[in-house]
Amino acid sequence: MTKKRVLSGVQPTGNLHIGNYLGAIRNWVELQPNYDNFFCVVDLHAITVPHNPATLAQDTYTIAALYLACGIDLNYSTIFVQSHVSAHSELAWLLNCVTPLNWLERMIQFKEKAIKQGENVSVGLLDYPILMAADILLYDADQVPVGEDQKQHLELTRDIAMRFNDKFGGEKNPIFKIPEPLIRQEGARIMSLADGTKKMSKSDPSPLSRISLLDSSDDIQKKIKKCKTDTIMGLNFANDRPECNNLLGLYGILTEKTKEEVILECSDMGWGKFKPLLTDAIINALTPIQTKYNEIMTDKNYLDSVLKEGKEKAESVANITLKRVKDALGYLIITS
Ligand code: ATP
Ligand code: LTN
Repeated sequence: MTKKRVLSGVQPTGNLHIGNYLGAIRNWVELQPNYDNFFCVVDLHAITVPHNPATLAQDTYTIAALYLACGIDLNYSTIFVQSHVSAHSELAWLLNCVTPLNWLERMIQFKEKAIKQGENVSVGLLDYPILMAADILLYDADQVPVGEDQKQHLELTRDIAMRFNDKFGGEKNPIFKIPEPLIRQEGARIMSLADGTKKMSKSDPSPLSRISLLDSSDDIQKKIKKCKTDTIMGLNFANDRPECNNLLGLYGILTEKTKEEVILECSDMGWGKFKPLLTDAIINALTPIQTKYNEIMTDKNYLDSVLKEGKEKAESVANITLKRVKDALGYLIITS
């Protein structure tokens, strides 16, 4: 039986943080033996907000190396860079022309990010979810493992695919496979260390708001020491204690303990006793990833060869879908 297909991606907009790891990449690693996987560094998405050309290429290497360091295994998975496969941009254009504008104007991420850009919001930021739909639909992905914040984009992708199938395919001859989001409840929304009501994000201006996968032990200790807490006695999971929920939740995931076990262990503690435990749990989880990352980054030739092979494999799948779409839209295609 052929394996079902998984596709997902992360933007090279800075170092990955534990939210990206727990919400997305850790799940990719767990799923990979059972699927045919494509993991993409989505560098075209990275320029939808102002970016630094001097660091984009290096950031792209970093994300690819972190995929490998976190446990993505090339026996099961293909790693590639979005801009290396031109079918992504091409399909995005074709989808642009069949998607109503008001579908995009409803996107929460667009509204949130647009506010931060003021007058300078690019058309690309509005178009971001169409490019994401192209990423997914090109590979006939069955499952798309992402964090909670991407749920709306996945729903849009499904709507675009269904509309396209209705208009240009028909029931017996669908052009696109309809993908499913795969959002694991645990770790799907890790919150900022500076504000337990905001999601941890790469683009938050304060590095103190997040733990990056490449932070030193000293940095981790400092960040946890300084992170926001509350003044209520004892520790527990409670709706009105966002920081406490987040930090206990993180501890539980990293030490593989259930909520009940965490409560049993920590409910009588104060922050002074809990914070060093959490610090150790984070350091223990990140040290093996960092060791592997440093090893991989010393061999750029190896990384280049991984990405070159990834590009070829990705292209061979993506170009078949693109041809199917162009045929359905009625384009003149001449065979050489
Ligand atoms: P940016 O701030 O640049 O938008 P980001 O931190 O939101 O970046 P992305 O590259 O947009 O990260 O997301 C990569 C993956 O990580 C996605 O699957 C996303 O859902 C997931 N993710 C991002 N932030 C979190 C978080 N705080 N908790 C859990 N998952 C997250
Ligand atoms: N928008 C996603 C990144 C992304 C993605 C994708 C995720 C771009 N293309 C395709 C899954 C599948 C985000 O995490 N911000």
